[in-house]
Amino acid sequence: LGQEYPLTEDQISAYRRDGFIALEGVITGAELQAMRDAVAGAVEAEDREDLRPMDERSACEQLFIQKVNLWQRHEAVKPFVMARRFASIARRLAGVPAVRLWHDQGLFKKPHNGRATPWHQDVHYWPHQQMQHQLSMWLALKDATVENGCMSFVPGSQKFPDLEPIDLCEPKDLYKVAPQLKGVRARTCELKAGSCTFHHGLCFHYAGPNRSDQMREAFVVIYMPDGTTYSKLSHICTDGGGWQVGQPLTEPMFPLLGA
Ligand SMILES: O=C(O)CCC(=O)C(=O)O
Repeated sequence: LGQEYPLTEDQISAYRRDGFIALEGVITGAELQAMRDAVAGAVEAEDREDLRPMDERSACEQLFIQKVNLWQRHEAVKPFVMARRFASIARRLAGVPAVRLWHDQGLFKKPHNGRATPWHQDVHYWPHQQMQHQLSMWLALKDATVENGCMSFVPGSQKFPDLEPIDLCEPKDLYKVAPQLKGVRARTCELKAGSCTFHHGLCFHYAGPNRSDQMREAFVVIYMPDGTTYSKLSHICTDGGGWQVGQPLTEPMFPLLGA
């Protein structure tokens, strides 16, 4: 995980043009197995403690099992979140001098969960004063397919920063929010386990329902440029932390990732 993943100039340009890119085999073999076991073990252990049946969970909680900042509670997950290899991809794609961890999340969609994750842009949910260079790695711990709910993206949609935010719990029609995207064909990214997509925080994305018999297992690590400052929006990762508006988000919650 200390080794760099090679990125070509073409891949970097494609990311900057489209707002997303799929990368094959960013983690493989025994490392992939260890990462999958660490994350799945952590997500399943935390989910077991939640005894509420599906219909007593909120609309958002019914989309997927979402476990945020596993690195803080599970030593076995931490090396994968801190990994230089992943952070270095994020830094080079974003084209910034240094990146920090914003947060990680296990996003597991249960078998036969008929709910799609609605089209949305991420940065509107985050208490950041800057929104131009955040990006997420969405890594398939098991193969991600159309059948089990892989991701799709609208190329070029990261160029629209001023659209109305879409609440995941109360989805809106993408084309009502962003009529300028009508006619732009979305791209669906099936991924082999150990492959990932990186998407810009403003790139519209969606994930389908899980119609398979197996859990859809994805792990997301979200990066922000060093120097990103707090905007006062309420968010689980900053609430109660005593952050002041304009203050840079830094250690210990948002470590600089040597990359
Ligand atoms: O995995 C999903 O269902 C949605 C993921 C997503 O929206 C994200 O990683 O930003």
